[in-house]
Amino acid sequence: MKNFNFEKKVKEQTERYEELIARKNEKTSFYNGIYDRYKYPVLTREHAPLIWRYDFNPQTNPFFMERLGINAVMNSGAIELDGKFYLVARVEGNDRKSFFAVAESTSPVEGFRFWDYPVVLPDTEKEETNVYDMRLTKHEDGWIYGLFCSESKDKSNPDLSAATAQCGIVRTRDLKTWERLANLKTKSPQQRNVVLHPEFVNGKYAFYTRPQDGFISAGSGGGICFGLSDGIENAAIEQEWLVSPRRYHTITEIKNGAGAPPIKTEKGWIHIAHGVRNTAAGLRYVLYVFVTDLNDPSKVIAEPSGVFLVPLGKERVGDVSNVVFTNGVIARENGEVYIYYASSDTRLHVASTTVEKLADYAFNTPSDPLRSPDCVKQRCELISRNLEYLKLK
Ligand code: M1P
Repeated sequence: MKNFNFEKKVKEQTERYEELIARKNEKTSFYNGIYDRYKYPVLTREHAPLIWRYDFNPQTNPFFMERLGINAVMNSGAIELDGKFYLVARVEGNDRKSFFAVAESTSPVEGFRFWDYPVVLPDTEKEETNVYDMRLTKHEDGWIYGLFCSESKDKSNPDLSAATAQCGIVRTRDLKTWERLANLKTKSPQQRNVVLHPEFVNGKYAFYTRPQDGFISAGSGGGICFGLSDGIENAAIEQEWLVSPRRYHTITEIKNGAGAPPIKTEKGWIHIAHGVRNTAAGLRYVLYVFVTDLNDPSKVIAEPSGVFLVPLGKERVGDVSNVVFTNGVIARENGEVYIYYASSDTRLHVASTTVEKLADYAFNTPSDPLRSPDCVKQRCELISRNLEYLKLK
């Protein structure tokens, strides 16, 4: 070990880490009038603390080697508490298992630092192999709920890759102590991307679900659904109603899924969801928006056409390329909105907008006419109106 200076390497890596956490973020030149994008991701695998990855003892780790590496930090739940911003990130170890960890900042767009320890969930589901994609809901009952995918091996299927996805439920008051409740029961064999609505509906707990026949394939699952449960401690949904359907030759043809809990506005609940289509290069995940009725959150009242946010540039490449996915949004009392989205199952970004802009986008963007001739007609109408307006100016 003649040429290896352990102390120097530790210092170097520690300084690099601190520089990363302190790095200022900035808006890019990207423009669509709807939201701003930022130069740097807010969380990456490099944000995982060094004490999670390295053994700092030169006796047991003479080359200061990573002992438990982190592969990716991505799909994160988000919440603002007492003026601070918290992300409950999906962290994936080099061993492919995901876990949750809380990162905190005083800014919504930079400076996120993980707490020393990851979230230790009560280990109540003995068959559970993997957990991911927590949606955080500040519910009117006073608890903060975390709904996530609980994945187990499907032992009834001899295929080694066969797995089952269910909706796990935890609750907390401080993001430190977590109480595990029973997994959500529905009629569907599998569930992923389940979101708890922040308010009671008809005195019941309300959920956005995504029934699916297989672990990957939605199969007969028609899209994002809505269901009610009498209680939360042994939550069970008897009936699911279709809210945002999959549609032929649209961005939701293969599947879709709810994102963060919806944002309450004067005119309705704004949802930022993901839609999936197939391509010759594999599945493409994009974000889209729809609005549900204030009093009946199972009823869609607006749905702008097509994509809201797509992977761009470096975002297009990663462990699962051509993917953007969101399960965390912070809508502040002052009207600012921060959308945390992961790119290609690898790192987490933020986009910022306001409730006012989102509502304008949601209600004033035409909906998808579903056929090319009608899309051309829709575009020609916009062009004619513009030419007329610009002539008059
Ligand atoms: O790999 C893309 C995403 O795939 C799944 O989403 P869905 O259930 O809609 O296919 C999830 O595993 C998600 O974590 C992942 O980002």
